[in-house]
Amino acid sequence: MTPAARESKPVILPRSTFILMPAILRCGRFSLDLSRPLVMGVVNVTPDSFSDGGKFSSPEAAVAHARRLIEEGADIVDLGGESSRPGAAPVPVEEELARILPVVRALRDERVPLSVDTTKPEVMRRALAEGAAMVNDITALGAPGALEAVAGSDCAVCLMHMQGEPRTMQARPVYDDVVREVRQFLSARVTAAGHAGVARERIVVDPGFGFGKTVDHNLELLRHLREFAALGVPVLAGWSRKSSLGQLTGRPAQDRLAASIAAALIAVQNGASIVRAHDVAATRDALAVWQAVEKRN
Ligand code: 9MG
Repeated sequence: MTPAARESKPVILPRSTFILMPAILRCGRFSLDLSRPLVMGVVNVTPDSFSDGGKFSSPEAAVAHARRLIEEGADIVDLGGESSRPGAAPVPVEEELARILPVVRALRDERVPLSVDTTKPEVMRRALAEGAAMVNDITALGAPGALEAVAGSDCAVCLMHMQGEPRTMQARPVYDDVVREVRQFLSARVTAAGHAGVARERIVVDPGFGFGKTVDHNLELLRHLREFAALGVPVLAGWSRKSSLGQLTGRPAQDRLAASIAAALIAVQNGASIVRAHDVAATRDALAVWQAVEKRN
């Protein structure tokens, strides 16, 4: 069998399959215990995000919102200074730094790690120097210099798949086999990160729901999420308030809580270790019920 044919064979894993995966995620000064699913709370320090319409674009509002999410039980807080919604325009590096750094400085001594959602090596370096503990990159550290920006630190990294770029990604996403192609991409990025010196215990992968994917692509990835866990690093899933949920329910972004929770639970059931969520308290409650059932199994 050729290597290509071997790679394209479906990986079928029963729920009980033992996957050799780190039980902790090293994340700066934190070691996150992955024996229960974690919630990454979203804080958009942007004037134009799809999900909260720029409510937290001032540093003060962003800090207050992050503290509220920590009170609600967020295990990680993800700070974004550049919107990645479909059609979003790029933000210059100085503008992104001006949005993010005051918030990182204000929150760096909180009891949970700060993640910075950025694609820019300069923002990664500056945020890590100010106390961020994780880099969440929707381009999987694909920018020149991004791997080097994180390699010398002890931060965690989230490597996400996206087809295209935010400005155009939803125009016409096409795959022959979405699960195989996304898995191959993430596998290659895990290898590249390893070669750059990022230890496996620092790496998370994410199929990038909604990033250059139709509803059907997103559902197919969700059904097969366990195959991503087979890469041997934790999987992060972000469905919260996304437009696929709007297409499935007919509801606007602010009314997608029930759909977001349903998707988060399915993701965890299918092997996700971390879910990215706007509604942290409700997501934690749903996961507490899931976990209570799991423990008795
Ligand atoms: C920044 N951002 C928006 N959606 C996301 C998702 O699904 N995953 C990750 N890692 N980041 C996201």
